[in-house]
Amino acid sequence: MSAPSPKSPDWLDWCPDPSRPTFELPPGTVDSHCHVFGPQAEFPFAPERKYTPCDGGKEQLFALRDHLGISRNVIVQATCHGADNSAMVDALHSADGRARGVATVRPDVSDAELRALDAAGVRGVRFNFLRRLVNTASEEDLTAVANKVASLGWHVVLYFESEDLPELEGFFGSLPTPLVVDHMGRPDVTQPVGGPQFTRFLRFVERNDVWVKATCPERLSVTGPPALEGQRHAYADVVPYARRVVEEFPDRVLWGTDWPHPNLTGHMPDDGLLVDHVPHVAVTAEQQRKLLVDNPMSLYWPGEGV
Ligand code: 0GY
Repeated sequence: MSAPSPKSPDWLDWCPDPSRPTFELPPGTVDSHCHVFGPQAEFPFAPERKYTPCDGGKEQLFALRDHLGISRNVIVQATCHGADNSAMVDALHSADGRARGVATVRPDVSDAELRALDAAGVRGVRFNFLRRLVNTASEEDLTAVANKVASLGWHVVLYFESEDLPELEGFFGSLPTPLVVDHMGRPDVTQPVGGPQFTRFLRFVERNDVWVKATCPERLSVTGPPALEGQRHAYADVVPYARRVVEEFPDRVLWGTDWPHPNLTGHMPDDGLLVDHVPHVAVTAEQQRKLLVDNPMSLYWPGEGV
């Protein structure tokens, strides 16, 4: 076997000892955006990857789930694994029905491969438009994938930068599946929440009945984590954005940790603080229940009780 690849320079590892949140997540909470990385010795990273992370396997993911009081996970294929979904699928098989997956597939994926992914618990595919992460496939190829997965009742998860939405939204609107957008379409939080960029995003969501992940305050924030140790209110500059999405689309929002937090620079979040961020964003018990439980259950476990 070849030697393991070293991590990308300046790689930040996930937090080994997250605090216990003070906010108690409602029973049945779903972490709708998280990943597994390897472990590399068992599930090698893809040759075409653009970063090499630390390991972050299913055992550690499920330990974090239990520590934070989360019930279920939606494991999104990370780009470092390319279109080899085996680490993610292995985690689904180990989760006792408490995890669903979002895969990356190539346009020539066979119906048999898709059926096997579906049986494992995959319910969507991710289309990624961030050039620092992938060489994005052509619209023609992505449409071919969307047409194949539409018949399984799957959705398409879209990851893009807010400044690229004007160019992409016509294509997104042509896709035949439900759409789920990662990290609120990555707004520039130094712009006003009522400004043209985020307003355009919100109208896109409204027109296309899109699901939105109110995720990644740690990635979007410019003000960053609490300045003082012991303070639990972090990422204040992202709050108006997430709160606006939750208020306008209470039945279409999802929450997640993004563990093990690929490609962060500057700091690695304490995952306990990410949970304590939730009540700043979803301020009523009803908003919290929809964001954390009802919405992800209807998308990923329809018809199943908590
Ligand atoms: C995220 C964000 C990022 C990375 C990936 O699959 C990935 O590599 O999603 C990122 O670097 O912004 O959602 O985890």
